[in-house]
Amino acid sequence: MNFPHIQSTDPAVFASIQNEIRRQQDDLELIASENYTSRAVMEAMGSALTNKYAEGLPKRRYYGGCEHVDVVENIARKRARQLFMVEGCDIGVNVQPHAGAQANSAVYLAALEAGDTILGLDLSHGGHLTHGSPVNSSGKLYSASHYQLSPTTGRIDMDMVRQQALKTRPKLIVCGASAYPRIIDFAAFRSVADEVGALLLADIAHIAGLVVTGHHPSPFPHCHYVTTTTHKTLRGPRGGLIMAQRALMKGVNGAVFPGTQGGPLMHVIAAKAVAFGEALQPSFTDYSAAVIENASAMAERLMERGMSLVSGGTDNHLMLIDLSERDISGKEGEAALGRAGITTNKNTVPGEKRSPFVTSGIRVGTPAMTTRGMGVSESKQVADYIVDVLENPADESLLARIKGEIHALCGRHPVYPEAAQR
Ligand code: DSN
Repeated sequence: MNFPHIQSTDPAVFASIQNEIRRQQDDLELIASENYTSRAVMEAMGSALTNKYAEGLPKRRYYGGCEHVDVVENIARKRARQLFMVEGCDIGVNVQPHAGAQANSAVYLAALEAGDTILGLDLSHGGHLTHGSPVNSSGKLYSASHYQLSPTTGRIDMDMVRQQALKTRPKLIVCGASAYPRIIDFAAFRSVADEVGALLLADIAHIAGLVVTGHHPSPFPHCHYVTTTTHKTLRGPRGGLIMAQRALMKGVNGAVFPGTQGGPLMHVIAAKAVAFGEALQPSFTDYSAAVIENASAMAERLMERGMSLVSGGTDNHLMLIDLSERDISGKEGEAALGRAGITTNKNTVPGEKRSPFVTSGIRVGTPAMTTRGMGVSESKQVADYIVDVLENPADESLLARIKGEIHALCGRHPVYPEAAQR
């Protein structure tokens, strides 16, 4: 990839960018929340739209000169609605949140008063910091309570959710997760929300790409609010997005700006528009199907080789390897896999006994490897590499051999072909 201007003006930053491109090409990316955008998405992100202030919404801005960014934001909004709308449910969208965390805090601001009670999935059971963790503003400004996964199935148990909701009487229930490998039953969550008089927010950051292609049930019409990031299974630029039942959109828009953000990142909104256009193509549906097929093949092979997975498998793009009965921790596993050219992240597992910095789990996902064209046979091969590494983390010659094989595999599946030719 060429960056002639940075190369001549800032060699230090240029070198780091080149090194990162090489890492993304040579190593195998299995972090479930990462993906590779198209060059078109990157071009939009690198465009002169970064120079523009455009606080407000199209046609209702606080700055002049917004006629072209208005067009871009309207394209993004229209395509997002096309992607997520379901029949009989009128939704509005706001494409301005800088990230998923900002999308969630804007919904909280729109829906809640400080001190109100929220109910979300426990962080160590696959939830997210912004679902009421005490170290996040969602846990500081609101009174947060949590439901957990069933200790017997490793899945969300709607009776447990209901019991917790009846006990804490939340004003808002959050469904959605950052490390949950199973289908989320939005209709069942709505029924609990209705029973306790709560609003329902689905944070579909991980599964958005699967939702828009019909590979995971839609949160609409069940949820009042839906937030997502745009860079995971949706394969767009790093960013956030809020959707809501039409009547709630005025509150959402005000909560984004001026409630929690200033000027929108118009270059990122342009990139979201491009990515949404790509996700509307039939080829994106094939991509989503392949993500799930690959995850399922990888999970099966891991279990055949004796690995324990939280909930006993996966329905979506990710799986959670449970190392709690093994000597190796998540931290050690992540490091050993890294030395073998496989990038993952350590993750807590339900009933976690180690600290959040050490953990007993490894989260693995297939969105990025699927984007580079790897299929079921590669997924099984990668599962074998993972088990070999986790069973022999101190065998540096084995790790070096696997790293060579991973680099060869990745060489056959270039991410950005012109970058690989360097
Ligand atoms: N950090 C993201 C993830 O890895 O799942 C969630 O925000």
